[in-house]
Formats: sequence, C-alpha cells, structure tokens
Amino acid sequence: MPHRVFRKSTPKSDITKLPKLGLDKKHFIADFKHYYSHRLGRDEHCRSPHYAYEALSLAISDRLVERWKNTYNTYKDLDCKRAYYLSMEFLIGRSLSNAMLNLGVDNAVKAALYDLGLEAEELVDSEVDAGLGNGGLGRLAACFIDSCATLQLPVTGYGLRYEYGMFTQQIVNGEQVELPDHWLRMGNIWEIERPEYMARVKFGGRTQSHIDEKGNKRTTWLDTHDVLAMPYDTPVPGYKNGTVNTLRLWKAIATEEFNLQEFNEGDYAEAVAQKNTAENITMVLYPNDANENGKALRLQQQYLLASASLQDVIANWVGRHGNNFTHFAEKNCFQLNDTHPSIAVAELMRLLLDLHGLAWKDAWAITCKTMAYTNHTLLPEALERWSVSLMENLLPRLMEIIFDINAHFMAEVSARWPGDNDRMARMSIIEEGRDKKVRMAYLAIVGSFSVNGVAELHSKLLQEGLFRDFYELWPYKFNNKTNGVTPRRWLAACNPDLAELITATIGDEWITNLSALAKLRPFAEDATFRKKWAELKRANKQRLVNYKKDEHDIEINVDALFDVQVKRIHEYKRQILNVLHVIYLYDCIKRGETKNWVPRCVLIGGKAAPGYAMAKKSIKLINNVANVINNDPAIGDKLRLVFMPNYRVSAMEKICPGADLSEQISTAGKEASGTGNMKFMMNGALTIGTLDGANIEIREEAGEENFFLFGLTESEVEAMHQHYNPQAIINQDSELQNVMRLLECGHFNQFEPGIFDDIIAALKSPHDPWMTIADFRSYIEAQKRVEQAYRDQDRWTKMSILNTAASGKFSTDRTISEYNQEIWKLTPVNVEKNQ
Ligand code: 26Q
Repeated sequence: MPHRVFRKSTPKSDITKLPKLGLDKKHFIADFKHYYSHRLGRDEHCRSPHYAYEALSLAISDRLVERWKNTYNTYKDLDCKRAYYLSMEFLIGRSLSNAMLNLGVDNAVKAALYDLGLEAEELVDSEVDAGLGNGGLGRLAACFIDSCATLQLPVTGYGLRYEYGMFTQQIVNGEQVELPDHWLRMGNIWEIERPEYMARVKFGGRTQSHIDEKGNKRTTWLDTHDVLAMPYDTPVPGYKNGTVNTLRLWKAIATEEFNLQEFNEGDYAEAVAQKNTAENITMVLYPNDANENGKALRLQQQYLLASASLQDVIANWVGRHGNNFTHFAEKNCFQLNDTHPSIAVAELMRLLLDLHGLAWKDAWAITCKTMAYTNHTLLPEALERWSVSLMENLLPRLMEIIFDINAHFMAEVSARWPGDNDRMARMSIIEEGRDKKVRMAYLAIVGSFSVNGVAELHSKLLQEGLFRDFYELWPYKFNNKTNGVTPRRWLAACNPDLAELITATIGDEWITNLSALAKLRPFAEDATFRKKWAELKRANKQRLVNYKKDEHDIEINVDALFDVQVKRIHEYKRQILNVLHVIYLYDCIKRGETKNWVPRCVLIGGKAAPGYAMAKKSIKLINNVANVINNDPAIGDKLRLVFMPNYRVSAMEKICPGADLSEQISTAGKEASGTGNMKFMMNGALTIGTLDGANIEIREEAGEENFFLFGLTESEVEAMHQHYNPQAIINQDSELQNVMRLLECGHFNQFEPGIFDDIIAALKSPHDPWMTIADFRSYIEAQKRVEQAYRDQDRWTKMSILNTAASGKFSTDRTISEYNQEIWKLTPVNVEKNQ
C-alpha cells in the first residue's frame, strides 16, 4: 500500500515516534486527567464511575499500544512461524484489571487513583463483561491467548465481534428471563477498527467449471451475495514481558454495491432489508443449545469467521511471498476450537485451488499440515451436522469441495479395508439418508494433522468410542491436552490478598510457573501460616457475603460452609443432584437430626440455554426450594440455598476466592474437562466430585485424601444402562424416599401444581442417561465426609493449602506449552521491552 498521506520528502516513521509513556503514579494522574477532561469532557460534577473507568482505561490502553506495535514489527521482521486460534467464542470478561496486572502497573495505578480520590474497585466494577461466549469453551480461548502472550508465542486469536453477547439472566418468580446483552452500548475502548484489513466473504450463487490451458479443471464461484468482514483488534498483553498479541474479531457489514444494485431496480426498502440480512450475521452469539442446531445464520457465522481469517493470513503471505505456497505449511498453523470453525478445512482448499491455482494434491498437503482440531464434547447431540441441501444453497463451492475431500478419503478407507462397506458408511464425511448431512467432526479429523481431547479421560474416550475408526486409521493424529486456566486472572488478579501471602511465603515465581506452588506444601504443617490462610479465606467469604447483600439483598452467614456450583445449567452437570442433597439436609433438620450440625450455604449459579426446557425447570426448582428453606424459621442459619442470577466471568472472579467446597458432580464420562473445577482448586476450595473430566487429574494431583470422591465410574455408568432401575434404588433407601416424597407431594410448589413432574419423571426413568438416582447415596455419604472434615477447621485449612499447592498442573501456561511443543512448534519471540 502506498503511504499517500506523506509528502514525498517526509520520513514516514516520524509521525509515530513518541517518547515512551511513563509507568509511574505521576504519569497516570496526568494522563487520567487529560482523558477525563479533554477527551471525555467530564468534570468533578460527573457522578458516573463509568467515565473514570474509561479515562483510566485509555491511559492503560496507550501503554499497551506501544508494546503492541513493537510486537507486531518484531514478528514481521523475524518472519517467524505463526499459529492462529480460530474460535466462535472468546469469553474475555473484563479487561482493565487484567491489563494493569500484566503491564505491571497495578500498584502505580492504585496509588494514582488514591491521590485522585477515586475508589479503584468501583472503577473496575463499572466495566461491562465482554461476554462473547457461552461457558467453558469460550473462556478457555480467553485463557489460552493470555498464556500465549505470556509465553511469548506469536499466536493470533480470530473470532467474531457479536453485537449482542451472552444474554443477561434475570430471575422473575423463580424463572429465568433473558435480556439482550448490548455490551457495546457504552463503547469499547479496548478495540481498534481496521478497515484497511477488511475481507470479502461470498454466500449463495453458483459454480462454473472449465478446463484451463494446462488441462486442469478450474472452478469459479459466481453470482454470489457478498458480505464484508470488518476486523476489530483487541490487544492481548503478556505478563510483564513486552509482548502484546492480537485478538482479531470480525463484524459483518453490507457491501455498498449490494445496496446499489437494489437501488437501481428502485426497491429502496428491499435494499435496506438486504443490508440488514448481511449485518445480522454477527448480531448475536448463539446459545449452546441443541435446539439451535442446523440454523442457516449459524452456518453463515461460521463461514464468515473461517473465510475472513484464512483470507487475512493468506493476504499476509502473498504480500511477502507472492503466489509461492511451498513453505506455507512450515510457517502457519490453525487450531480449530471444536468443529465450529471447521469449514476452514474446505475454505483453505477453495482459496488455494480457485484463487491461487494450486493443484489438488498440493493444496490438500498444505491443508492437512496446517489444521489441528480440538474436540470439547462427547455428547452425540452436540456433534455438528449440517444439511447438505443447506450447504449447497449457502456455500455451493464449499459443498463441492467437501464431496471431493470425501471421495479421496473414501478411496483411502477402501484401500485400507477393502470391501468393508459398513466401515465406509460409518466413516463417511457425508451421512447418507433422506436429508443428507455433513459430519463436521469427521471433516475436521480428515483435514487435520492433530486431533485432541481436553482431559485424559476425555481423550481416551474419543479414541475408544466416538472416533474409534479414525483412531484405528491414524493413531498418530490423536493426543490429549488437559485444559487449564490462567493463574493471572484466576489467582493473582481475583484473589490479591492470597496472592500476596503466597508471594510473601514462596516468592512470585508461581505467577508464570504455577508448579512452583508446590513449595507451599510444607507450610500446611505451619500453624501460623494456616492461621493466616484461614483468615484470608474468611475475609474472602465476607466479601462474597457483602456482594450478595449489596447486589441481591441476600443475607448469608460467613461461618457456614460455602458450597458452590456455578456453571451452565445442564442435565449432565446434575444441578438436580445438588438440590436433592439440599432437600435431604432440610429433611434432617425438620426431623431434628441436627447433632454436630455443620451450617451450610449452598450457592448455585448458571444460565440455561433459552430453548432447553429441562434446564430452565431446574432453575425454577432451585429457586422454589430456596424459597421454602430460606423462609422457614426452623431452618435458620443451619442451611441456606441461594441462586445467584446472571453468572458470568466477573461474577466468578468474586465467587471463587470465597468458596470452601467446589461441586463437580457430572455423570462420569460426560464432562469433557471442566475448568471451573481448576479455578476453585487454585483458590483453596476442596472438591466434591465424580471421576469425570479433569476431576480425575485434580484428584491425582491433590491426593485422594484431599478430594471427596463419589459416584459411578464411566464404565460403571455404561454397564448400568442395561439394567438401570431407579425405583428399586429408591425403594431400598428410606432417606431418598423422604426426599422424593417432599418433591412429589408438591412441598416446593404448593401453588404451582405439577410444575416439577417432568423433572421427577426424568429422575425415575430407567432411561435417565444422567443416572442421578444411582449416585444419590454415594453423594450423600461423600457430603458427610465433607462435614466431618469441616468440623475440624484446622484439618480443613491444611487440605485447602494442599489443594492450592497441588494446582500447578492446571495453568494454561502448561497446556499451551504442550500445544506448542507437540502441535504448533513455534519459537518464542522475545519482544524488547524498551524499544
Ligand atoms: C452448537 C450449535 C449451535 C449453537 C451453539 C453451539 C455450541 C456453542 C457452544 C455448542 C457448544 C458450545 C460450548 C461448549 C463448551 O463450552 N464445552 C466445554 O468446553 C470446556 C473447555 O474445553 C470443557 O472444560 C467442558 O467440559 C465442555 O463442556
């Protein structure tokens, strides 16, 4: 691009060379005042903390931008290998406190705010969450890019800039009501729009083939309805290392000529409506909901992400290397976050074949050497299958390419297992039937050199079950990468007092090398240390009590056992099992069985997909049970059940430091990994859990004596399906009978007859896939062991310290190092801090 803004004689670098911005209190005060007064136009009469938040964020953002440019130029000069994390979700949450921590300016900024007479916490809390994700998968993407920047890896995140993120949850009469989350309403100071990197994405139309001068078949995709993808970049700072990577999010916008064409035909209203269709593509984040499967708009979102991101990478490549793709695969790697962006396999083929003229063999070799796929679920209903007819209409050229990929693949299967037609049908990317489907997971596996699960058990089950045939064919593609969470956000930033105690005890190495937390182990035997640890936990619990009181006017007793389950509401996660235990405790109190009672506060939070009736019913049940228990004077402080509305990233930052007990009670074999479990463990909560997902590895690290295990194993669950008889289990357990009786007699829905019938029926069904009744007794006994441990506060504190000390494995720094060593193979790049 010619730099037309410059006069011929001007050296162009002069307009961007600035003295480095100061990182001390004095500079932050000056910059804060400048932004507050001159840019935002506010004065001392302004009451809203929002503008103070913005002024400070602008000052912080300036410091990030300096480092961001350095990083960009350093990568460019080195021409190093890059990786791209393609994800439909980046659940970032808030950015200000994370940016302050990673820049290493949190103390200077706090001192500046103090001098300005401002409350740091109030500023931080006025930032709205960037809720561009549903739950685990989206938050994992956010933790991953933090670790990539901290490990100095040249990794770019590519995603979508939804106008509306995850809905806001309100509870009305115990039921979930969804409100749109217009998170951009007050502006977003962290992003920079980059029209110069706009991409054009095609939809619809038809294909036309011809034979070129060399005798090769060439295809063009024409008469398309194009949409523009506008990139918005957000800086991703590493921890105190000068690296600032990029998260690039695409927004769909209408093309100009699109409208003109309609205008010329004189149909103004149609033209405007069409513009809306284009811009609707990135309007809203889809909830994680089986009912939303197959929606055309979702496929448009997926293709926009895949196509715009690949075009972006390729444009960069061509800018440097021209049309020579010989070394492309050595220099680029795409990690697919589940199958959601897996149309990228076909799109890369299209770009290489149709736009850059490569032969099929060469294009396919490049694709298979650059794509890597991560699976996040074993639940068959969550596996993406797109109808062939929908794809033919929306993405005709991609559908052709998928058929061609499948033809080549079927030839390979047939060569390996001649005549095995059953296997061919099982493995085909195209599922035959009246409404043919594209199996996106199979497309992802066939087109990738690496396929991974997200915890040991999950990866093993993928190989033995869901992807067994593929594992037989290509065992070397399969691997495990146990998830993690970033210790910057999930310990250093969210629990500053505990972080300080840890640093004072073992130094601050843990922030970038979490296994150093093991050095805390001996301090579990130190009574003075235990006392400090217990005091901090109590202070964090008090903070949580105050937060609940201020935000939701709920009173809780700080000395109760804080028993927490926060995650998406889903039958497999078994919030209902938790409720059954609460009803059991309630029944014990009512019957006067309160000897050595341990006061308990059960906190449950999470969103239900709007179309998932059973999940919504679970929320209603939790609220109704809470109502009865919390308003019964005979219960008092002994037991409390609280539903926390609108659970989100910023809520977890307040919740996890104050938790005593972490509920990880999914049916074994169903939770791919879980990552909330890791946040709780790091912050010194003990886990009650099944042998599922990463719980298994958490227990291995913590030691079985520091983990409350219960429930059937995955293979026991599978075996049990043949002869599961929940009624027989109930008949043999009088306490369970009491619980079921309370539920069935309408004790919790006196004026709403029958509303929980479907929940009760599901529990008692011999076909209940979640086997809640099967695990009830074992769960109750594990909860009794929890109480026994909690009665001995000193023993509990020891276990708490040992859990934090054993949490080192669950840093995304470890996870990302493994991705890099075994999949991406990038060289860390040191970005000079003082350029
Ligand atoms: C699918 C089709 C249509 C619309 C939406 C979706 C959709 C969206 C989001 C399907 C699934 C998701 C998210 C899944 C998810 O969060 N999975 C979790 O990933 C975590 C990170 O690996 C694991 O720890 C959890 O165990 C897993 O449930």
